[in-house]
Amino acid sequence: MKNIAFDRVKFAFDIERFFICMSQPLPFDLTSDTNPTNAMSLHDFSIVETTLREGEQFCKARFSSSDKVEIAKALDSFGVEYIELTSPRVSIYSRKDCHQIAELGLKSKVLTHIRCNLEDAKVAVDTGVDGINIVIGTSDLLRYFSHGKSIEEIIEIASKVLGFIRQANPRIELRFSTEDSFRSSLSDLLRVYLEIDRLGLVDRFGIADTVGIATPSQVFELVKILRQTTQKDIEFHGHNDTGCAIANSYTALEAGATHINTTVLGIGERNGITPLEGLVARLYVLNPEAIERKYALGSLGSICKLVADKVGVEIPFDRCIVGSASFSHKAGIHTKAVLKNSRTYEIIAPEDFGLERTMLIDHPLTGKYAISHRCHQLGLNLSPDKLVVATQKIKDLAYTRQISLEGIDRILVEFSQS
Ligand code: HCA
Ligand code: CU
Repeated sequence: MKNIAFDRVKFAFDIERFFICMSQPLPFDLTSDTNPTNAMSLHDFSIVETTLREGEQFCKARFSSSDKVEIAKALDSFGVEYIELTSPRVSIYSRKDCHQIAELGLKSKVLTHIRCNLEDAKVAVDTGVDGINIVIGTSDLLRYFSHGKSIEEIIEIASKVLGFIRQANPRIELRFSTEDSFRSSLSDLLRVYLEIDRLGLVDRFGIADTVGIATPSQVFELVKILRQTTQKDIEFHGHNDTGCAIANSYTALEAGATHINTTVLGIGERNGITPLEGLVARLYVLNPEAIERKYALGSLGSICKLVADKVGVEIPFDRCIVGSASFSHKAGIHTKAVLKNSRTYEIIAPEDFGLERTMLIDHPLTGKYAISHRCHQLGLNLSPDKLVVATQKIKDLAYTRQISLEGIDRILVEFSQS
């Protein structure tokens, strides 16, 4: 089993050998170290939101039809470009859901996701969706233990399935993806992508880090190769088993990917994929205005709450933007600076997401600036000396026991009256 792209020399050798075998000139210069970054990708990308497909594979998820409609509408108003739905081949219910959501007239394009076989394709083209995402495993493990097909057979069946769909609906958007791309051999992958590309049937290729094994540099390398090999759009789907999903999605864009898969709160198989809120955070810091123009940022929190409620989990405290701790400032050194200029310790402005920052003062790390700020909020005027003493009293108390904000307020009122 080969793992792609780690040894750069071997990687270069593999790919050169691959193109020689295919009797094709290399479409790019292997010796050049120029950054292929498609700067456009970081501004002009699309989110393929798959809470209603990958997210349905989360251990705690069980969405009713009305849940799905509610989530689809929320994602549509947020502004995601695509909404991916569970295969209509899974059950009569998922089939009905595809029809129903495709008919809602959403601004987001509606996709369904199928295995690479004619039976799935026949049902999918009938659902009225705008596009079909097709996937087939290319790693040795998945070829032996999942569908049992050789690379030749994969190319053959993919050609049939894609040809069938294209003929049935020439305008449908078609994406072809290799499952477990990062445990597939590079030459197998390129062979599959190139052969499919030649057919001229797909709009987009997908790369899937199905088991969350890839590192950002591996993702960069593979996307870069595909970017230089094909003119087609490139979609990246990254699992989060080792916590690299957001970084991997970001580097995919840096390397020229055009579409990124997300789910709300990252829900999916095992511990899920790139979270919507995490990708938004990552891209917002590059260019807040561009992201604000693209998405209704004020509803990100409510979408996360909606999905968390539907699957019966709390929003984890450390989630980018929407976690309860995301905008809380505690140590005196932080609160002092944030009160003067929030940008000192915040790269994301909570108000852009309809959220508020919190200045925590009920703890022994607090400082007189934060306490003075609380006095202002309460309309109290403490002299500088009193402020120092009051702050010390609060620190001492908080060190020995849990104190409440109300308790602190009482102390401050007492000091102001003494
Ligand atoms: C899965 C399939 C998939 C598909 C991704 C894609 C993956 O294993 O459930 O279509 O690009 O992670 O490979 O979600
Ligand atoms: Cu997946």
